[in-house]
Amino acid sequence: MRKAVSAVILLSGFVMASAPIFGPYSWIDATGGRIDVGYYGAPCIVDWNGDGLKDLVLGQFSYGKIRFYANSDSNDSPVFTGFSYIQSDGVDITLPYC
Ligand SMILES: [Ca+2]
Repeated sequence: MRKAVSAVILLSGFVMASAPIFGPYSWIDATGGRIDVGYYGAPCIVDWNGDGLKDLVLGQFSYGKIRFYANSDSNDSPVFTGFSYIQSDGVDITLPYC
């Protein structure tokens, strides 16, 4: 009986675990224009520069480069202006692409 109760509790916890809820998509703008990397963009929201604001790090298929858009406003209402490519030792980092 104890195992059955545990199983029910575990199962109900599994079912009650909140699944992500996604709203409609929206485009991300930077400097008044839509960010467009062509195709196969790989976005990541992270505080890249350590200022407490979540930035946009965006991998692009073209040349395998990685863009960095600094957030200049707030985490609730991020504003992205221009971007720079993430570098190592002064050279743009590139990832293999096909
Ligand atoms: Ca930041």
